[in-house]
Amino acid sequence: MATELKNLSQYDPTKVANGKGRKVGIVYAEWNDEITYALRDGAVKTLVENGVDENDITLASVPGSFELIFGASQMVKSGSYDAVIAIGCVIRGDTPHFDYICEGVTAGLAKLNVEFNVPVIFGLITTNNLLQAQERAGGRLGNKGDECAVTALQMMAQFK
Ligand code: DLZ
Repeated sequence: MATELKNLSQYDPTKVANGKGRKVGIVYAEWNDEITYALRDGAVKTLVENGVDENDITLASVPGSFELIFGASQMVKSGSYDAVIAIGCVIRGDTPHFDYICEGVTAGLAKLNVEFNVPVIFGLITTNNLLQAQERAGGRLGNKGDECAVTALQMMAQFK
């Protein structure tokens, strides 16, 4: 479903698993920090609202979205987390750089999901402009960070 048809922050709390006792790593990119900080904070808030202790959430920043792969990989391999959320924002520019970063991050995070037993949640916003990113980072269309937190809770309850 296109995000335009769904508010990213809307979920049925009765259907979301409680995260008490779960440990979650959040790796977030510093590029487009206006957006990624809002996504990160949304994810933390939603995790805590659904039972995860704030002390059981570890935050780690990386320079750009491409580095999310390494950051998430380190968190997964540490064995310290029940789920890892990777948060970034790539905004289309004048060159094909956008496509390379998006494809690289998608493939890298997908590989981690296949190779290790820790769910890695895809919190990469890929937009044509800043406004579209703002709309998905606490704006008109909700907060993708909330959606990532709910996804992490569901994946931990189902598989961990
Ligand atoms: C280089 C670059 C560009 C052009 N755009 C973005 C972006 O929109 N969002 C983002 O998170 N990172 C961007 N980067 C940085 C790359 O992700 C990466 O940090 C550098 O290429 C160094 O590996």
